[in-house]
Amino acid sequence: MNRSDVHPDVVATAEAIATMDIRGAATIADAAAGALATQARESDADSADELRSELQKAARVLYETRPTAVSLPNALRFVMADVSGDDVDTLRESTVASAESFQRDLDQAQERLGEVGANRLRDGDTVMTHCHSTDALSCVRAALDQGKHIEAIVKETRPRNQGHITAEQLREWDVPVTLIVDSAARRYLNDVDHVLVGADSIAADGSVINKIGTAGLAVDARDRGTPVMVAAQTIKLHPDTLTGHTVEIEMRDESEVISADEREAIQGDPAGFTVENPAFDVTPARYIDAIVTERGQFPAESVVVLMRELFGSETSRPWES
Ligand code: RI2
Repeated sequence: MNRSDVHPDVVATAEAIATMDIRGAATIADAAAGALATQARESDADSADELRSELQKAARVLYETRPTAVSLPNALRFVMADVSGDDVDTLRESTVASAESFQRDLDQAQERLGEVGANRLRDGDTVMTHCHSTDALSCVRAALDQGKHIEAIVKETRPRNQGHITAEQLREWDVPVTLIVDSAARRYLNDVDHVLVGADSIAADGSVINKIGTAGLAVDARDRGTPVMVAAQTIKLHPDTLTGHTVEIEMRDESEVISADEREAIQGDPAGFTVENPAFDVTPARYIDAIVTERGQFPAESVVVLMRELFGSETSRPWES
């Protein structure tokens, strides 16, 4: 594909998503919508057809960054679905308006979801978190706004330690935080009232695709009798799974797990082993007590009904010509 028609800011956004400078499913969706607006606003296309082709190329560059979080293709779908215009200026304005309206809806959905999730949290509860999810944190924020005292046990979340971002945010809100290594989670599950995580994608069978380590945590939580709550806006519902597709799990670079120097320092044959770095795993619906969305709380197994209502059976692919 010729990337020269794609605005440099769109390319920069795509690169920031790929390197995870922009990360977190909702944040990625917001950035992708903003990038489409930039493409429309800054384009010097002479005709609506030319601008349409540029938008499609921009959508493709964004789409090809990370494969697992469905909020990215869903953002491209939602923004492009409301775009129309026979002349270039009308098309430009309609794209910018659609992207801005999508971004507003995203913010409102997260706030509403937070209020729903906060109703599950009681005054004095302790939550255990995994990774960094703005949807999960919005539930804590809303509970604090309701005057509840909440404490948190925060898993560091190897290999990229996004748990540190969660700890920082919670401390800004004066929430008492205990940071633990991932492998200590089971030891602390008896001390917490909820496991609270986000989602990158939710499949039609109610399984939740989230940061690697979520599935093991959920199984341990079930063993300990600790409820698992998933906070996820409906933009995390993966419509392709309605027709039998599976969700691709992103494999990331080994350098996130081991540096070249560390590999070299291993005695024996440092080139003689492989490193695998899957970014996500799949938690089956039976380990999840509730999925909290801006449309209310759902048992994981029933999320398919919501998915059909919101997406129908046909989904667009605006990044394809
Ligand atoms: P929000 C993150 O993925 C985590 O897996 C997190 O649970 C999920 O996105 C949802 O984040 P990554 O981008 O949309 O760190 O709730 O790989 O912010």
